[in-house]
Amino acid sequence: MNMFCYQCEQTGQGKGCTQHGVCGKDSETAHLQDVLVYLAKGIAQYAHRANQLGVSTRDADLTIIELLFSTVTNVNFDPDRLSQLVKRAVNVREQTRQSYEQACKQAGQKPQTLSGPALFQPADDRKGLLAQAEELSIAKRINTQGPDVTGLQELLTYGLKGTAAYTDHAHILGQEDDEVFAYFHEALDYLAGNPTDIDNLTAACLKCGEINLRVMQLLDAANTGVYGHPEPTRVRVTPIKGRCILVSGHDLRDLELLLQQTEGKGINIYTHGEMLPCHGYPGLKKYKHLVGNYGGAWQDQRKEFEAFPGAILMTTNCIQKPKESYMNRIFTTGLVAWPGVTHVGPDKNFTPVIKAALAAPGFTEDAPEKTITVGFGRNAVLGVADKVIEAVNAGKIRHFFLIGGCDGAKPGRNYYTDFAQAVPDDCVILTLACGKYRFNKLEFGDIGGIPRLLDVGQCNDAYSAIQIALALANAFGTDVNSLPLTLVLSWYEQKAVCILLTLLHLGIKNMRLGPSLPAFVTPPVLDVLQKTFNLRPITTPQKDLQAILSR
Ligand code: SF4
Ligand code: SF3
Repeated sequence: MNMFCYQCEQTGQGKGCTQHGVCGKDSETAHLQDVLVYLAKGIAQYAHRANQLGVSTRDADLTIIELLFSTVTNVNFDPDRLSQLVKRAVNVREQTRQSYEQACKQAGQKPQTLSGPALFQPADDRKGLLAQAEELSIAKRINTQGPDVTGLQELLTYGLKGTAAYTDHAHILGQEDDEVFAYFHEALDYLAGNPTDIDNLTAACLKCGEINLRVMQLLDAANTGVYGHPEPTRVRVTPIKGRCILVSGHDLRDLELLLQQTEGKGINIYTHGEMLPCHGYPGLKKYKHLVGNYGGAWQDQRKEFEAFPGAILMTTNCIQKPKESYMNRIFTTGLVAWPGVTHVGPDKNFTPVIKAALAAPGFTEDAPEKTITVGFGRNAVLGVADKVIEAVNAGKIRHFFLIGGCDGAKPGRNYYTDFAQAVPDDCVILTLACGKYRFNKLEFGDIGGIPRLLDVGQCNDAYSAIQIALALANAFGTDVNSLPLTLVLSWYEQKAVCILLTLLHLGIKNMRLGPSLPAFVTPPVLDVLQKTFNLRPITTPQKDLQAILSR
């Protein structure tokens, strides 16, 4: 049974993954994820109408977020857990339908007769379910309605998936907004109607970018509200002797809980991948056993986790198929899952992780000390805004580059390393997300005390970078497009998609996007993006730098 998925960069500009995902997703998992997205639309059809009648739909709100986040690339590869989610989705849809019908009754209205996902009844057995999933496949829609419309519907779907991921992160730390949930219902209800108008679909994608900006503002408030504003902090990137746990993903709360549960147990905690920026938060760096960062971006994890002599905790994406050598000392929690990997449930009792760390040898000696600096969130950067503005006015800073986004395994991503290294000495590089591992351990020096490489944080901190750009524009009495600033972006998964939609919503122009363009953005759609936003694919570092700096 053929799958069809083209939601991430890894599938390239080709025809999508059809037999087995390059990411490791098998056909069964892909089909179950298609069912989950379909059911999310079904829940939304009722929730949207219930909301319009003034009824709150709490279960639907949170379930839709979880369903969408579970289908993001490199999150959940476990067919059993996904099947459980299918059951939960059907139950929640039925409850939401009842709430809607009840609300109609109270309002003296006749409930609308809905179709499509609202009525979909998943088969009880896996085989039947997979056969149904085949009918829902994106490939079928491409055949019937063409690649442009399908690609735009999917652009919106992937934007929603990314926005759902950030909504989940913000929600975990107590920040949410009913209008955001209502938007999810509205957008998914719109998709459930299989819209085909290209202009409307394009506008809907930009709306998703607008809502994602709000969500990222909530997430910023969540992170800084609970853990304080990140501060420039030196982080050790070489191991020290002792037992150890490596924490990967994006979830700050999971790290905090693990730090609390390991306090005084003689276990050192290391961050991995997108957890690196955690070292800058006052509420996290206060734990003395948060000793450093280990390894690079997610795609190197199989080699690095194998070599890591302790336990590993994955809190969100990006998980890769674990090797047998560390299968018994890797753990998942939250929405991330892999078949056969022990999952720590919502009680966040990390005892199995701690036991695995104590049973492992740990590092037997200190490696020579090496550090890097993180923690240049908006508060830290804007705290030295005067110096930055002075340096720009004095001609000491010629240009800012935001080199940000995801990393990935495919060749061609050395563009970003080469680009960062080729940036002239009188330019400053802002970076965020996991793509920075391509250059964040290189020496960039400073310009009059301002570091030339400023690590703004995770992809989750895109709001911080946007605020820095807006504040600089304000200080220079101009708009972001007139600043000496260029965004050079690398994308991989759907969080990057929603951030890109946010930047387009803000009207940011002249962005460079790579390493390859999304397969779901077809030439006519790309043409619109190029004409409206001058969004262009990366070429070579030399050519792009020359074009940017001679502007
Ligand atoms: Fe292929 Fe990416 Fe989909 Fe995985 S998530 S199946 S690599 S397109
Ligand atoms: Fe990276 Fe997965 Fe996108 Fe958070 S960890 S940026 S790819």
